[in-house]
Amino acid sequence: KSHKSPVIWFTGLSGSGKSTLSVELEKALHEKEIHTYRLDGDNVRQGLNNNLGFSPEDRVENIRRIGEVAKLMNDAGILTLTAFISPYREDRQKARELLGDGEFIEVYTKCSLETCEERDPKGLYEKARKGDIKGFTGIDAPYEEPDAPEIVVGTDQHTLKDSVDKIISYLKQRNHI
Ligand code: GGZ
Repeated sequence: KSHKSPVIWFTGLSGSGKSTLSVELEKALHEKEIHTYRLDGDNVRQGLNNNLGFSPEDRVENIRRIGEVAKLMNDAGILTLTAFISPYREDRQKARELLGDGEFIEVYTKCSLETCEERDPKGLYEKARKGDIKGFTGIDAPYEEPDAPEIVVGTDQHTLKDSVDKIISYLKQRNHI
């Protein structure tokens, strides 16, 4: 291996497949006996960040802390996966700079808002449309698409397996795994 274990940073709308894909990718990495850790809403927003909501300021702070934790994991030599909307380009850029060259792999789970809304696994889009949730990403809060992500996976156009394979190929090509 020529690189340290990187941070694989998923970004995309709610329902775009970040969590699903990161879980599947982690399984594939475990089969290769690669030690990983996954950061997501369940283990971060419930704990470390349980004082944060979804205002713009709180999202900035959410992503800042996640970047710092990912950095610690990265220092510990663990391949780290993060699955957060991370809607602001500037905040993802800061995480990228914190991690350093080649250590930050941005994966954009690209999916139309329409499809995300159709999926609506938690019924949150419906609530947002009704106005029961204010400031929902894609409805009345912004999502800033990445300009130059390392990987784009069109989750409404490819199977889960193809998306996992695409990321695994990238990691192999760059000698991360
Ligand atoms: C967006 C929200 C909101 C609002 C609650 N906007 O589909 P989910 O449920 O599981 O994913 C969403 C998750 C987003 O948390 P993140 O920490 O990834 O967001 S950010 O990176 O912007 O800080 C959704 C749920 O939390 N959720 N309210 N208003 N998503």
